[in-house]
Parts: sequence; C-alpha cells; structure tokens
Amino acid sequence: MANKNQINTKALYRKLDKLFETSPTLELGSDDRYVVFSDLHMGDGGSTDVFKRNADLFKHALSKYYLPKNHSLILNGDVEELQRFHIKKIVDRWKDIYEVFDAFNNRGSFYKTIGNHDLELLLMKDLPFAYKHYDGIKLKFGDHYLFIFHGHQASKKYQEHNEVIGFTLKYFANPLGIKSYSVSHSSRKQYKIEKRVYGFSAFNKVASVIGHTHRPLFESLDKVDRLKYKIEQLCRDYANAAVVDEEKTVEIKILKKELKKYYREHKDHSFQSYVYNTLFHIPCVFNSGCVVGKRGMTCLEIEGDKIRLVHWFDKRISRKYLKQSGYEPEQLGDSDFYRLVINEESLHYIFTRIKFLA
Ligand SMILES: [Mn+2]
Repeated sequence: MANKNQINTKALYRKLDKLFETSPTLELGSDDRYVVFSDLHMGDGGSTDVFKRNADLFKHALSKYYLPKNHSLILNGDVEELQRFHIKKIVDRWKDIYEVFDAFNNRGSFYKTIGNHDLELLLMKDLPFAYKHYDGIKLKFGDHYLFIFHGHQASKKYQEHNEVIGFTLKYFANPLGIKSYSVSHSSRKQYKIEKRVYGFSAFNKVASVIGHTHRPLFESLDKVDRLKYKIEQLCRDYANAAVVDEEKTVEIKILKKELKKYYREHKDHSFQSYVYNTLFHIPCVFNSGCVVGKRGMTCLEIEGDKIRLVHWFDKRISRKYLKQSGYEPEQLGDSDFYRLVINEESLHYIFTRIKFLA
C-alpha cells in the first residue's frame, strides 16, 4: 500500500529545483580559488569523536595551504555532529579549528552549508559563532552553474522526515525532538542518492557538488570506474607512443592491482557502476568525499577553469603512496602531511559535455 506521506520522485525533484532557485550565487572568476570539504562530524574529542583522527591533518591543510593560497573555504554540511554532541562541547574542544574558520570568515571567504547532522544550527538562538549558514550555494562559471549542497536533500527518507521536522520546529521549537537519522553507508543507499542527484543535474544541465555519502565522485564516477577509464586511457597512450613507455607499463600494473584489491575488499558489486542508463555518460556529479576517512581526507579544489579531486594524508600511509610511480604527492612544507591530486579536469570541457550530451 502506498504511504500517504511517501515522497515521490517528482516531488523530490521539485524540492531540489526550489533549493537551486533559492541558493545564493557566487561568480567564479578566472582568478578565484575554492576548496570544498564536507562531513567533518566534529565532536567532543572523546573516543566517539570521528573528527579527531584527521583533525591535525585538516588544520594543517587549511592553515598552511589553503589560507595562504587565498582559497575560499566551503564546508558542505555535517560540520558539527549535533546528533551526538552538544554544540558548546564541540566548539570548546576544537577552538583551534574554529580560529582557522574565523580567519577565512574575516576575509569574507567562508561558506557553510547545512547537512542532516547539523540541521539544528538553523534553530539555535545563541550560536557560539557568527557564521552564516546556507542550504545550498551556486558557483556561476560563465553561463553554467556548479550547484553545491550537502546531498541529504536527495534522500527520500530525509524528505519524509523533513515534513515532520518542519512542523516540530515551527510549533514546538524543540531541537531535541528531531528524529535523528544518518545515512547508511551501504552501496545501495549511496547509489540511490547519487543517482537522483545525477538525474536532477543532467536534466537541468548543472554540475552538482555534494557530500553526505562520504564517497568521493569525480565526473559522476566512483573509484572503480575512474580506475577502469584510466587504465584504458593508458593503454591507448601506450599504443600511440613511438617508443616503449616503461613508466606506463608500471602504471598500468599498479592500477590493475588497485582495481583487483578493491574488488576483493568490496563484496557487493551491483551498485558500483556509475555509467547510468543514459545515452552518454554525463560528468554532472561531484562528491568531495569526507574529512573523517581512515586513510586521510578528500576534497574538491576549484581554481578558475579547473576542478580537482584531492587526497590529503599523513606519513602513516605515505610510504606506500610514494612508492607508486603513478602518483606524485606533494609534501606540505616539512610536515608529515601530503597532498595528492587524484583527478583534474577543465570546467569548460565538463560543461561542454553537459551542454551537448545531457
Ligand atoms: Mn550527511
């Protein structure tokens, strides 16, 4: 039996339309630099605080790399873990992190969107910080838009709860009454959310930048598809080269090994392919990944015409990475932290494909 409260797909797309319309627009000039991080889930510093693991890495990347290089910082939702911790405890424990946020904010280059784990910020009267919160942000690149939002808005479960939450908030203003829910990190649920964002973005010819699922996506591709494409491209380059390219041989072997390892570690393969049932593959969904990863953190850098998926990690895993000739990580000063560009593409090229293929 159909549930009366059930949000149908059309209604969900209408909500995303509204979110797009009401999100403020920032012009992306050719000299502008942005970095997008999401899903920090900051807690109280205790044993259940998942932010703690990469807190140092995150602080260094912001204060020693992005701040001096004049990037604007976009925190794309689930910054504070308010479903488990009190805001005051979070702000107390991570004073030094908020000082870095303040440095961006004082420069007028700090943007914070709301996710499902920090939703309550919208109703709190005395916030311990003066940041503005957005539901979404549009970055305008020529005639095209990068649409930045956390991503829980594409979850039917959230939209169903949202009706109830909205009512509760309006009439009782009781944040504790919010039924907490978090996204299950099952492939199937992640896939459904990503697929809806893909459908919405392709239809509207925009490129969406989300977080929420904690899974990095670049040009609508996840790790498996990126590896496959890369291997195919390397084979093509190898065949076209005038002389035998030993470096490419090594690189192909490494990537093949990585792909096999991924398949060994992930048993459920049915939701791994991002080549959706569309005539062409449309590069319209990006996901910055998360700050709380076991092997470091990922983010998206937007610099003029370029967009990049970047992996930050510390020396605990750097030796393995440094050995792999296919990658060239950059050490941050003389610190233990490294920055590695996983993918880079031109926004002109991306929007050309979206324009003609979607
Ligand atoms: Mn989330």
